[in-house]
Amino acid sequence: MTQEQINANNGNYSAENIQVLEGLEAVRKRPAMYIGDISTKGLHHLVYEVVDNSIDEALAGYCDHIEVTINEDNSITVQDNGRGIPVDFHEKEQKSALEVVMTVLHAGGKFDKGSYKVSGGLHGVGVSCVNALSSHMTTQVFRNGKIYQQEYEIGHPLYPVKEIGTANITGTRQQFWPDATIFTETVYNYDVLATRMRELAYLNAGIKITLTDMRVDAEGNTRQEVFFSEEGLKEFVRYIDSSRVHLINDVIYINTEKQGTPVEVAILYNTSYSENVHSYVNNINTIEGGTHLAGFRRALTRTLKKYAEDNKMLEKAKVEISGDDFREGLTAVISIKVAEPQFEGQTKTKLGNNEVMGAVDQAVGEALSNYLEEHPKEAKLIVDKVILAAQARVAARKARESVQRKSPMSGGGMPGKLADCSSKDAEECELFLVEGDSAGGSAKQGRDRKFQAILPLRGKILNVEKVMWHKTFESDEVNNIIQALGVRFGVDGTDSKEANIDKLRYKKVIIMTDADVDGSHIDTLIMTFFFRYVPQIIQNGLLYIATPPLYLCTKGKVKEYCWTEQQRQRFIDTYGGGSENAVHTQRYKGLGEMNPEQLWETTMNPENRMLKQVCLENAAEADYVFSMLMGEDVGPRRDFIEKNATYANIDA
Ligand code: 0RA
Repeated sequence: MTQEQINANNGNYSAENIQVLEGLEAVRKRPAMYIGDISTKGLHHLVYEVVDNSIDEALAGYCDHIEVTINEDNSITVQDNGRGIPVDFHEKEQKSALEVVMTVLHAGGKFDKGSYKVSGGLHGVGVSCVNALSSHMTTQVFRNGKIYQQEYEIGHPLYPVKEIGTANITGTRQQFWPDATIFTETVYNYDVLATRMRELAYLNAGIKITLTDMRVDAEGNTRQEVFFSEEGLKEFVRYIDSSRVHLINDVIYINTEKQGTPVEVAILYNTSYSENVHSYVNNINTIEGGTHLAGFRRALTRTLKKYAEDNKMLEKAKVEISGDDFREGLTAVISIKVAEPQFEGQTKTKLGNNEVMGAVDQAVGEALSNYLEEHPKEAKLIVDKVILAAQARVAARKARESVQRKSPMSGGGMPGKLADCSSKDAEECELFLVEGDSAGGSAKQGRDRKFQAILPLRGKILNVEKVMWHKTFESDEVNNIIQALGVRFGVDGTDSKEANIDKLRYKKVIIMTDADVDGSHIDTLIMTFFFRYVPQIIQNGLLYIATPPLYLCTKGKVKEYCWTEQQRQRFIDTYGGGSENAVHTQRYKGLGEMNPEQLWETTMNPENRMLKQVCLENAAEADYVFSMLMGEDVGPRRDFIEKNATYANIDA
């Protein structure tokens, strides 16, 4: 807001108003501080922010349907059937309550009557931030038999709230157009929104969320899905584990309130070897865990141990059972609601509230011991699996120790195949995991040896999804990766499965494979390894995929690398007058076809290369997808591939 604009309003703006506008200016000046970032992630967070307000209204008991629409022009409409944002006029502020909600930072809780605000996006910034970051926003409130409306541009109201008609429904309808001068990406991804809406539906049983995509696809179709869960987390764990084989048929389910904290937990045991516990606070995925997760683990360990001891089931096992053993093959979701959550940790996704630990511990302990007492057959299956896990863990330690003893890598040495970089400053160092020895050779010659290290991998690495924990440490290729990275397991003297990355030697890990089906498979195998064994590397944004070009187009002296068919077409149009035959196209089938200089120029040089960062937007969905793609059950995998097969290039 400039002085001129204030003057143009004939001094009608009080000091308070100006402060308000400054608040929204701050959002536009540093959008990343409010919504995380200004790329596709931030773009989607705008939707979550608006939906969260409707979820709050639903949790307060006044709304059971939320409709989210991606419009043809990539604007978003969110409509709920709640009470409608209040529109009463505030004499003091000379404006409607609705306008305050839409234009004042953190105004969301102002009208709360007793009920605490439990939802709220990761950044919990409120709808006014969305407004500030939208070139246009239209709000309609259906209330008192009337329709009220106000519109805004980059957060500034275009007119006072006005009545525009009558209504026989109640609710709130928000439509916004993300500001293209703020966001680097303005095209919405249906699947990203669908994943979050599905998650929200599971986390909030009884709320129907309809997602509609009005943009027509190549076949002229629009899309719509309805997400609704009657049984909440009970159904969520079944969904996550739908490709895994259940060890017991029941979902152990807890939905209660302890010491004023609503606690909902669902537990499922499968025959896999990984632990998949997803925790949420106020619908936010706490990927760094915290006190609620600690309470859950404590209760699980104590209760199972006591049951096994009381029933004399551990005597014949002859191994010491550790906490990890109780969680092998466990899939669980914990969702709690906390009035004043304290989020800590690197990504502010670790719950710090101490009072929560006891509440979750007590709720889980009681329910689990009841279940075990009432289901001796299932209890025995679980305890037997725990004992097996303990035995495997001891075997894993022995395998690790023997590898460290007999291999030349001991004493901090590095794998023989690693061409290390000269810098020892991890901040600037990059490790390329390269498919095949021949591409590895080119990469070694083409790289900048100061900060780029090369580790060639022999073809397909082990599919860790299918083997027991300790088998992974018997794989040479995997051990090479672990050693090169400086990642350590079991450093605290226990056999903890948690990787320690304190001594990580590179701050970028770059997977470089051929741009073909086998290359993608290798990418997936390596990502699976990181996701299951060293998820911190993904969570911290350190894992990348290199993208070699698909073509080199040449016309006389003009040369251009192309990454897409469209780029190639553009080259043909520009330099070949639209005639395919007038230009020369070299199609790269693999990294090996590029000489070291070309590989450097196109794929490794930080100046020109394009890296895809592997990110973990939704851990529960990633769990589901990895177990489906890499696990035993073929059926769902085929469905998934058929649905996502548009990426396959037939002529390859
Ligand atoms: C505060 C009070 C009341 C409703 C809301 C907020 C409300 C906010 C949003 C945001 C999106 N949808 C919403 N629905 C409702 C109601 C107060 C009353 O009627 O007494």
